Amino acid sequence: MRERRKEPGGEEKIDLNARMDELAEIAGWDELKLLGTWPSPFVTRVELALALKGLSQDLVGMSDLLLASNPVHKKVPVLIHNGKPICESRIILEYIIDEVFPVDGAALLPADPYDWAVARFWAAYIDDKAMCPFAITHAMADNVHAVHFVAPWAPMFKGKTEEEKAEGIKQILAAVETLEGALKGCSKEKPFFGGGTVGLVDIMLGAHIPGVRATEVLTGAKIFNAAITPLLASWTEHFGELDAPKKVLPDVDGMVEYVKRRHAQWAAAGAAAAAASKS
Ligand SMILES: N[C@@H](CCC(=O)N[C@@H](CS)C(=O)NCC(=O)O)C(=O)O
Repeated sequence: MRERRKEPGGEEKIDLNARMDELAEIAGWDELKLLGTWPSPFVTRVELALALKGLSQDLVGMSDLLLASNPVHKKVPVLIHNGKPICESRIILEYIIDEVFPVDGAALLPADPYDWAVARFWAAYIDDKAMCPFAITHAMADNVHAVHFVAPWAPMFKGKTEEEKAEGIKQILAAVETLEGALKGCSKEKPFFGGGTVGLVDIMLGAHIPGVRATEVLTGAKIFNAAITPLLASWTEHFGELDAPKKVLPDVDGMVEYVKRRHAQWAAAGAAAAAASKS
C-alpha cells in the first residue's frame, strides 16, 4: 500500500519504496508461475530456491502452456515471471539467485568471484556427470512415457547383467566420492557447500536427495554412505532439517511407489509393442 507521511509542518511526502511496490503490484511485476510435475528433481530445485528466497508461486502442470513456453526442449521446469518464460532448471536458479531477486532472503551464490566460479563448476558436474537417479521423459503428443538416465545411472537401472549393474553402482559411488571432496573444499568446515548457509550447489544436489533415497530402497545400494562419504551423510541431515526442504522435497515412499508404477507401465508398454511387432 502506498504510504504517505508528512514532514513536520511541511507538505505530504511520498514514500518511494512503497510507491515502487504499488506500481509493481499494478503492473504484475512479481507474478511467478512454475510449470512442473511431481516428483521432478529439476522442478524441486526451483521450488527450493523460491522457498529459500521466501517467494511463492503457483505450480502449474504440464499442458499446452509448456509447449508454448519451452518449444525447444518441451521440458519442465519453466518459470514464467510476469508472462516471460525462463527454461532449464540451472538457468532458472541463476535467474532467481542473481538476476532478479538478489536481495530477497539469503544470498545463494558466494560474493567472491572465485568461489562463485567454483560453485558453478560443481553445479555443472552434478548435472553432467554425477546425479540424476531418473528423469521422466514425457512425450506430450501421444502420452507415451519413457525414461532417460544421466550416466552413470543408466547401467545401474537398465544393465542387462549383474556385472553391468555393479559397474553402474561403482561409477555412481566414484561420483559421490568426488562430491565428498567438493563439499570438503567448498564448505570450509561448515555444514553446506555454500558454507554456513545453503547455496547453488546445495540446491542442485539437495533436490536429488529423495531420488537417491528412493534408488537405495529400490536397488539395495547404499549411495550416501556415512562410512565412505561422512561429510555428505551429515550434509543430507543438515539440509533435511531446513524449512524449505521440509516443505518442498518429495517424500521417499511416494517416490518409490511412483517409480514402481512407472516401471510396470513401461514394461507393459514394451511387452505390448513386442507382441504387436510379431503379429
Ligand atoms: N535439463 C533440464 C532437464 C529437465 C527434465 O528432464 N525435465 C523432465 C521432467 S524430470 C521433463 O520435463 N521431461 C519431459 C520430456 O522429456 O518430454 C533442466 O535442468 O531443466
